[in-house]
Amino acid sequence: MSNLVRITREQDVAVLTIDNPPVNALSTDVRQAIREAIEQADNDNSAAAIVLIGAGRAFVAGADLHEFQKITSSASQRIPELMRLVERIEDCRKPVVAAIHGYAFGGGMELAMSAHYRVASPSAQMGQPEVKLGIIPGAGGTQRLPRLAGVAKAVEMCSLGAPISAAEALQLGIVDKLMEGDGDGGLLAKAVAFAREAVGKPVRKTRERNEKLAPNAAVFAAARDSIRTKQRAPRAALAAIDAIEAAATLPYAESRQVEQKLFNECLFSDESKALIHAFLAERELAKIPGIPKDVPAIPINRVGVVGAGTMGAGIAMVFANAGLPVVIKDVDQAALDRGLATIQKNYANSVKRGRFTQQFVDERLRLIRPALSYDEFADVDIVIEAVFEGMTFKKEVFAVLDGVCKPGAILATNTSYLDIDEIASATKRAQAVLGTHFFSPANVMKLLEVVRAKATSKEVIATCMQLSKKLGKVGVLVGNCRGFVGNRMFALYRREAQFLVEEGADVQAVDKALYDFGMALGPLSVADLAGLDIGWRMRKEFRHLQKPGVRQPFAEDRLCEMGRYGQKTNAGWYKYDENRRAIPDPEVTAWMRQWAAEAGIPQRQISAEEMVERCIYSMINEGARILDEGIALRAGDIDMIYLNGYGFPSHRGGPIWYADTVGLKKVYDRICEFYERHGELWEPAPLLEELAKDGKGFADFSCERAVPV
Ligand code: 3H9
Repeated sequence: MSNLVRITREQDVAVLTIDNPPVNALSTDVRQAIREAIEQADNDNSAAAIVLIGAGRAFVAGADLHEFQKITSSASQRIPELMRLVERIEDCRKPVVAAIHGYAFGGGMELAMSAHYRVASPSAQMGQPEVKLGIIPGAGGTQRLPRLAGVAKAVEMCSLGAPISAAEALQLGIVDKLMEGDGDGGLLAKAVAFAREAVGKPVRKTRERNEKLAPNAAVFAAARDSIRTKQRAPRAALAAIDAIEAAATLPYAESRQVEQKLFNECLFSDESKALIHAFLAERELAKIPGIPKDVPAIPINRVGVVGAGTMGAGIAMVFANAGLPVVIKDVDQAALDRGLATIQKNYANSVKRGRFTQQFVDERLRLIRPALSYDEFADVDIVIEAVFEGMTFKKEVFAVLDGVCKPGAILATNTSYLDIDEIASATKRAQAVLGTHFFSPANVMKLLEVVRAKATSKEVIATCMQLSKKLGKVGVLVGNCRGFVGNRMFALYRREAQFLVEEGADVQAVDKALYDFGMALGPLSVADLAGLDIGWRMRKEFRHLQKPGVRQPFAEDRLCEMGRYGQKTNAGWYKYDENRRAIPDPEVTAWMRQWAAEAGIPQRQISAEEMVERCIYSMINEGARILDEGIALRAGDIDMIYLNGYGFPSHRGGPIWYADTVGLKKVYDRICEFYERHGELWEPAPLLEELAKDGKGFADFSCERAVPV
């Protein structure tokens, strides 16, 4: 018998403990071990009942996603068979009780639903989150959940993927009883007693319980309509609804086949591969070569924020939301008042939308203390500087911070493109200086680029990576270069969008092409939202670095010269009405044609396909350089930045994953064509060229090759 499932005895009750750390994922070996243990316990006449429980912090978090990833990227395509296992459990002649603590997700939920009874600790969570991975439950989840919770609830849970609490599961009839304690700490003994009480009663197979199964055409139709309008890649959600409809309308023997077929189709879809990649890539972020998990983190109990502008205010909220006291400083009372008003307005909106309670907000507001003097930073453990972008000013701020902050305090800058080494040179503690690049609005966006400079210590990096998790952010460690990873690639994406317009494309057509590709917003709408003046100011600052003779976009600079900064001035690429709704502006089209004629740029029809290729491939090419330079540690890290900070469609896995999906050879060939047509801005990145010529993908790029900066 394998160690993955232990069989022990509590007198007449056999206890099967699944023990596959960290979350008891159902790998092939675990499934095999459960199967053997169930056979043994069911055939053991001295055992009157069986309790199924998880070791460690969870019951079972689902099928093993590493295994799914291997299956879908290999030729064998052997899909794990979990359906027969759950049916075997259900067919046990003696009562089987699933004792749930932590999580019962996906295959874990399906396993639990195949038991004859379920008991759970009050803190347990349950759900069928498969849809978030582009798949549907594949081991009877769409068949058993409607039988336990009713069709409407099953449709909601399987098509949206949100978990439910143990209390809700009890109320829905999924769980039979709540019991204090988790794992071995109390739940087991109570579950054993519960199992003993069930001995002698007829076993109730979930798949035979039809009382809640009434088909409801209106529920299915409404759910499909809602999914189609809300989801950009609705395949899995619609498949989950189809499978539940099959459960409600066909005999079990047939409807289980429907689920299997739909599950297989979804598992091998590009969407699912991309979403599973995204899930696993996010978990890789914490693994940093050279910085083992046991590097001690610096305790962070007090925080300082310099600058009460939009970013500073948002950052202060992020820390307060995590329960950390924050001192926020600005130069004068008026600036501080404006910052605090922003914070109050944001919190009021969150209460209105039901995201926070008024009590939560009041508590958070009490954690934010305004200050006019740097002296207030004397005892903080970390300071985030969020002042106006300008090297001279930032260096002045850091020199002052270095003087007032206690030894060991971390000094972080929220700059989005300035050189962190140079900022650190203004202090005598370069080892404690790094970038923490939040994205706007900071209290909403998940991404945090943690930028390591040359001297940043391992402890400081480890601290900020751990802190990002505490703040509810996806922290990605990147190297120091202009724009770091996200903005460095995005600058090219936006550059190409401008070039396209300058070559004759319509503003709306460019936005539509990228929106249809899946981006949350088209590139020109994004520019209007962020403010065209930001890029304009940056281009002016770095103009001296531009190579003479190399084409530069001019359209946005001209719009800025006319005072059109985007939404903030009610005009940019579009005009905006009082509700900030974008209205196409024929004047912009006319100016573009005039400016292009003056610049001698030939006008032509440009297909949506080319628009997408130009914008996305320019980022991919730069991503290859970033990887080669070690600015990002892994291809997946770049994807994480794009999925969490730039509205890149998750069902495409991020720009680097997408490149592999298209095929690097194809991407490379197209980039070579653009190089020939548009010149040196399109010079293929050496890493891209090398991988494409070797018939490889970015997935073959090993992070050992990357030199951490
Ligand atoms: C499914 O079940 C399909 C079925 O219908 C069956 C069909 C046949 N596999 O997130 P964390 C690892 S699909 C493998 O940082 P947290 C994770 O990689 C699946 N590994 O912790 C990490 O490892 P490491 C449906 C998994 O406390 C460690 O656990 N299930 C899996 O923030 C800790 O993870 C889901 O979609 C897995 N399934 O959150 C649930 N899950 O330390 C997916 C986790 O080496 N999981 N790991 O980096 C989750 O939502 C969260 O991980 C969970 C814990 C809430 C469980």
